Amino acid sequence: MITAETPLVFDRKRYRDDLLLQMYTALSKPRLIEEKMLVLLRQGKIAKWFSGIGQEAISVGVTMAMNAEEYILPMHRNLGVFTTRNIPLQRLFSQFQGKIGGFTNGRDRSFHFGSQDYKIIGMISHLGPQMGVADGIALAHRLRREHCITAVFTGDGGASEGDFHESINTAAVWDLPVLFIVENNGYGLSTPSNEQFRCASFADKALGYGIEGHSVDGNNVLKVYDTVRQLAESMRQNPRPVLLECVTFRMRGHEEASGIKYVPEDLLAQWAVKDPVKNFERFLIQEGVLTQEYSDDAITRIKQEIDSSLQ
Ligand SMILES: Cc1ncc(C[n+]2csc(CCOP(=O)(O)OP(=O)(O)O)c2C)c(N)n1
Repeated sequence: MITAETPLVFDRKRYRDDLLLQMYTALSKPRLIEEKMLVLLRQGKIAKWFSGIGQEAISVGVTMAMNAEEYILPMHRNLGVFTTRNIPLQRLFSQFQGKIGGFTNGRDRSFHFGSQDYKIIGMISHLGPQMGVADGIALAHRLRREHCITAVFTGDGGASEGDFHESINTAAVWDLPVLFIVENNGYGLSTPSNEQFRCASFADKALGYGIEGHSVDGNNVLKVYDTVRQLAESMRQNPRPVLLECVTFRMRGHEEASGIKYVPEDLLAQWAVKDPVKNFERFLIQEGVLTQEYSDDAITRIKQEIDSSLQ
């Protein structure tokens, strides 16, 4: 079982330096956008924010491991899916500010939006139902004999909804190539995991559906990337659903207005040590892949892109 105490161990395998550097930039981008959004929220320039700080390695690792033509169905903490699919920040920020240039013409100001151009299906607010949509996409691919997988995200809370059972069971009996990703971040709003489910790991639930299940450290971008890459290759050839639990922690409130007072401080402190961005950066420096100069330059460029896009 993966916990806050499980050390983050990075294994670069045979991945090239340029891929690792690309991963570093992709991982830093959502973090820097989030930090900016928290400032904009205080300034009243955006109205609400669902933070995925501390969970970026999952969105980034999954999206980098998939092909650009494959569909992803993200949730409210998957900013990294949008940034890694290279959606122009100007459009993204227009969406967050409820402007006409966003994806919903001002009808929404958070994450309930998608884009066919980027093969991202917008989150369904009641959470569970989007897993069934992923089944539908995967079925279409199968009927057209296309070798594509579909990745759908849910949280540990969303996984308590009936749709979780229905969609995984259907995918199992119809051999639908859906990667069901459960981001287990310890809380569903204020409900802790021990009041949400009894299994040690979501991978155990796969057994009940007769499908393959895995559990990885969701703060380890390399592990997420490597696991999804291998699974995706195999699922494209041999269509079937797979359940992947990514263990992580929600470092901020459910959304910024509700706060995080109900989360024990020592738990937050433990998980802060496992920060996915800082630890990956440290690893790359130790490996001699990343230099301070490269990092400074990359961060400056992202910040400039954020500022100019906001303007
Ligand atoms: C049916 C329904 N109930 C409640 C909500 C409000 N809501 C949105 S996300 C969420 C928490 C979901 O928890 P989890 O799936 O663990 O994801 P997390 O927020 O922890 O990332 C809640 C209660 C909703 N959108 N739909």
